[in-house]
Amino acid sequence: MGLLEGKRAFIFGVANDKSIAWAIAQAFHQEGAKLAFSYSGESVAKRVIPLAESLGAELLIPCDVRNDAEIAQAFTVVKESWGGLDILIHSIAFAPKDELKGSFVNTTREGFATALDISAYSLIALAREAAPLMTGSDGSIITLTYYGGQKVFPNYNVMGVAKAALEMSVRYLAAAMGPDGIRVNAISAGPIKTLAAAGVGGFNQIAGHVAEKAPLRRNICQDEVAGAAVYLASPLARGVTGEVHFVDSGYNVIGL
Ligand code: NAD
Ligand code: IMJ
Repeated sequence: MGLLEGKRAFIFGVANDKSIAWAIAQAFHQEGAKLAFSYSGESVAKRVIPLAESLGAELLIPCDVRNDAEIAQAFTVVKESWGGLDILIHSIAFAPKDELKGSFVNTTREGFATALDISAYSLIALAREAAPLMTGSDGSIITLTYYGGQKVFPNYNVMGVAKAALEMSVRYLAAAMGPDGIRVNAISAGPIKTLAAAGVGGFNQIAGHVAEKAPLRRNICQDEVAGAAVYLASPLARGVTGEVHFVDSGYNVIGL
């Protein structure tokens, strides 16, 4: 009997087989969950369709989180197919690439709005649509964040501000949704080489620094994030909400 036997999970943020959301999907499948995936854009669709099929996913739904109508439609499909939902995974971030280099002082109004919209507001929009479907006693919403939302890292720039907003949204959503039996938590992952980390200036240096200085003296991998997601989605974490749970080899506890 898996930890998530019969639970219905809607997963946002699989782009390819390196995505953190993909590792979460595989772990959920192993624990007995039923899966629905969303994808954004045709190039992503080509990569996500075979992955979703390989896990026997029941639903594959297009959804750009900038678009309220697409979000509403995605949850309508889930409602019509499953009649309800137990788990929502939000594993989405985006800022225009020019914002992720150079001085933070040069952050543009447009770049700020885009980063905050896609990377932080989208959690609120998805949670609002998920809520009426989470009528059981233990709904679980999980998002992915990074330590750059709490401390300054080179080039992370406006994404750091977006992650700070995302982490505070987790706390406000936890307070707002707790009375309805819905838990909301974030996993703060250490640096992992995914599409979202590819071509990011200084990524290798930061990953090298973690491997040298973190208590575990190594970087983490997608599977380790997925393990924490299984725990947070399962009844083992039924008393846990509003948390930012680090899966980062302990890097965040080190001062000097
Ligand atoms: P990824 O590129 O595989 O995932 C990012 C996802 O965001 C993609 O699936 C992409 O399609 C989706 N996305 C972007 N804009 C979207 C939009 N408008 N509508 C819908 N989806 C959209 O990379 P990842 O590393 O797996 O990132 C997933 C999450 O993990 C992000 O929130 C990221 O900030 C976070 N995170 C990543 C790391 C890391 O080092 N890779 C560390 C900590 C946290
Ligand atoms: C991203 C930028 C700068 C430094 C970074 C990162 N470090 C890490 C990341 C040190 C670990 C990856 N990360 C945690 C993210 O949240 C990435 C978000 C992201 C990445 C891109 C790249 C391509 C693009 N826009 C993006 N928007 C958000 O055009």
